[in-house]
Amino acid sequence: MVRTMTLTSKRRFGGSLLLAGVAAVGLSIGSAAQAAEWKFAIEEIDGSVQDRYAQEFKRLVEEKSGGDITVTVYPYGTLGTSADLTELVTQGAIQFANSSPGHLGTLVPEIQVFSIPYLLSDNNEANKKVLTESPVIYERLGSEFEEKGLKLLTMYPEGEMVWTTNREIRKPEDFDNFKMRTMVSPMLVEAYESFGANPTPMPYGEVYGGLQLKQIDGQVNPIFAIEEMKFYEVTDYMIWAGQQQFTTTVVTNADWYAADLTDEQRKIVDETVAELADYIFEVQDEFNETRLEKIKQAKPDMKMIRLSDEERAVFEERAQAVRERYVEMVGEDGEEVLQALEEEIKQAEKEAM
Ligand code: 6CS
Repeated sequence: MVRTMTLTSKRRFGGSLLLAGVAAVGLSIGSAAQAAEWKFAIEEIDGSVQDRYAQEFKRLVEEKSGGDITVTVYPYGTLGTSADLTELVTQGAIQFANSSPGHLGTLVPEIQVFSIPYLLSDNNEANKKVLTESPVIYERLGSEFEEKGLKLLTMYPEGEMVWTTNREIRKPEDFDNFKMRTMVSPMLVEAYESFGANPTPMPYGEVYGGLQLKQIDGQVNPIFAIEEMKFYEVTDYMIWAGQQQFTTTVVTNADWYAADLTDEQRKIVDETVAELADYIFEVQDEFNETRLEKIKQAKPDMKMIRLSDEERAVFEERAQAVRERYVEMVGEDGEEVLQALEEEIKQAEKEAM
């Protein structure tokens, strides 16, 4: 039997009071419990990678619960910015949200390790393995999430982040006086400062207008997002610098997950999350490939540049300073997280070869 989410978690009642209450309302609890309704807010629009994940999550949860649970997916723009969505989860107003590290840095500083350029592998299979199984993520970083009232359910990659710009960028000097839009985590500001740009954090929904009005000169995102958000319409270059894989987390409210869910509901959530790891990896791969073709067709004169190994090495060298800033910001703990994660990535690369 499933149960609806309520603010009356078991811990907020004394045992005898709870028993008396249950006895008083009798069977009505049982029947109300049939209709659990969960809300899942995503940071992207309909048809995006996060949307495909949330829609499949909905399908599986509804199927596994025999219709006892319904899941409503809220696309970007319906409930607020990424930071707003995370806050709604901590308040228990919604049950699930995507909270990408690029937006989560102020709340959970340690997760900004994923905003350090050139940290994750060029081999996305290795990244997938780390993001799905890493003890550093699910134990160490997971406990940082718990402290903020969040349960980190999963992480997944959404594709290599590509610069779309109004000028050719091949070396740090090309970033002189260049306003690069970043997500809002402080480490991303550090990263683009180290590359020689003027980082300009802003919410996702303002990027198209910012490019159009020339408040910013470029932005960085995976290809599927560049296509669906139409960023290519208001920029001239797409530049692959190999500097970052977009990663996201799916979070739920920690108290709700631990205390309000029945064992059966928790099992449904855990099983669904485990089943979706392969699925979403394939979706993002396919989306990034097919949407690049769409961009080429829609704008044949979009200039596409892949930095050479030598050009890329210059940015990679600059990124060393970002690692140091991460440790300064997060402290000793940060150094351990960074080292342990690098170890895991190396190991996963060996296994993925
Ligand atoms: O750039 C951003 O802000 C956003 N990019 C993607 C691909 N997903 C969500 C995020 O908020």
